[in-house]
Amino acid sequence: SSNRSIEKERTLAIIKPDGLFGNHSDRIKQVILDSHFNIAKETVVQLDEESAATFYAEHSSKSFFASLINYMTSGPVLVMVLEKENAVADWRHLIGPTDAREAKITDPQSIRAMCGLDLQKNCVHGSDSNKSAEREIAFFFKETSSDEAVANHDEL
Ligand code: RTP
Ligand code: MG
Repeated sequence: SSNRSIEKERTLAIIKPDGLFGNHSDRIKQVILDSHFNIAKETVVQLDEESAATFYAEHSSKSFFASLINYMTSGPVLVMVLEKENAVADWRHLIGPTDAREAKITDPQSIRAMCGLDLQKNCVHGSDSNKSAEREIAFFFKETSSDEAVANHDEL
């Protein structure tokens, strides 16, 4: 049908190490599906320092960078490509503010309020723009029909 030609917007979501350790994945995925996202691709990877630093390169000059890399490499992460209309903004809205402690006060229904701990351990990532989404999706997934994760991460 003609609907097939309408490309849904895509964003990259990550359930961070504290999210996986805390067994929040199933609950988060339920929120994702209840919010009418399609999970187009999904992989579990263990980031190494180099790949985490590349992924968060925009923060390389920040005081929290080393700590962020340590956190993001502390265990496996679940990476998903989410699809729907307005996916980037809608996913950012659903996850809530960066600081999970703030989220618990200002946005208690948000994923970070439900599953996050603080400013760093905030459980989930969401692309901040269409341009970031494109880069981040290409970072984790080859553009092939087999949806293989790229070779610089260890797929689990
Ligand atoms: P994300 O990129 O992970 O979706 O988070 P975000 O856009 O809400 O926040 P961003 O500013 O991009 O920060 C990236 C991640 O770095 C950690 N962070 N630590 N001052 C701090 O200690 C600090 N600020 C940020 C968080 O894990 C944040 O999600
Ligand atoms: Mg960000």
